[in-house]
Amino acid sequence: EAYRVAIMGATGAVGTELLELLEERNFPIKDLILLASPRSVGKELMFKGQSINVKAISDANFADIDLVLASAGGGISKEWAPRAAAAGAVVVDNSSAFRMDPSVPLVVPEVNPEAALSHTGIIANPNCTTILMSVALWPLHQCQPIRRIIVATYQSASGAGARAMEEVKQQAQAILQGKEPSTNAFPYPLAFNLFPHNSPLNEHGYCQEEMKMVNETRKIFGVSDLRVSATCVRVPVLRAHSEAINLEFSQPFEVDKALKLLQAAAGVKVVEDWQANYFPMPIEASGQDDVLVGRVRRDLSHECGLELWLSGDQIRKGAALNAVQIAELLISKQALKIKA
Ligand code: 2RA
Repeated sequence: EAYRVAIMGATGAVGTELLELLEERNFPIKDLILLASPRSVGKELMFKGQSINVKAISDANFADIDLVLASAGGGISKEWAPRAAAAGAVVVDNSSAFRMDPSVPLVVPEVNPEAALSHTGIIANPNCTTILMSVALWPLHQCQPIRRIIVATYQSASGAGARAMEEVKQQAQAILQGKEPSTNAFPYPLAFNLFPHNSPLNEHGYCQEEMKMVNETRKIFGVSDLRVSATCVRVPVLRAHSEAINLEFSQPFEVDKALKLLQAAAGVKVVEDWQANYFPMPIEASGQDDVLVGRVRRDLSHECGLELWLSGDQIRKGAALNAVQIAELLISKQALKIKA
């Protein structure tokens, strides 16, 4: 059983990671189609030692494609995901275009794998910050329902794309040379600086990125009134997000119990050495599949509170790996058909 797979947005940071993961995980592929914007057409990318030409999305024949992994932005997904699905392909979409559509499953395989099986052609990949938090919190929530989540994020430049990762490096060099740092991918200098996530603000003063964590977590956990408040911050880190999370339960949650659950949880690696003051760091989370979790401790301000810290690769588990795992899940459940 091998599939005809298309990557939409093949030359971006997430597209590049998708290509690597499909090879690394030996995903069953009989034909790989690489699709991108007109400016990337003609580029050649390597897959399993073969060079593959990047084509324009408009040139794709989705009737001959079984699976589309889309990471080319919301506008492209809005236009092409429904057309690909109508042609019979299954689309795993990394953009935010369909995440809150009630007919589209929003899936983290470690949390709500069953949701993927009710797809009608499109499955949405959650926002990176939501994926990383959901993987860490789900085992605790299953043990005792979380009453409230307060989260502060420390988000890497990669969330704004490959160009943003380059820009923060150039800004650092410029500053060290006493020059003015350029600001194109971000409105402000990120090197030696940080700023609240610059996505549009709503009438309550929360930005889109923060509301994604609220609304997507509710949908994935299946708790429509889950109390979540987020503060999302962009920090001068390359490709891994970190999150400081405060949890409130109805009853006290013992730290030892939480640690045991986290150590047994899929997609989680507990990293904490209190003697050495050593805990999850973005430079160590980068390139790893697992979400690193540590500094699990009682909340001294609330008898039913728990605090924890995590770092996770934004491009990998935060986007590309989660999408590939959804596709692998569909195959394992015989829910990804090969067209005749
Ligand atoms: C960000 N999560 O980090 C958003 C989009 N990838 O900006």
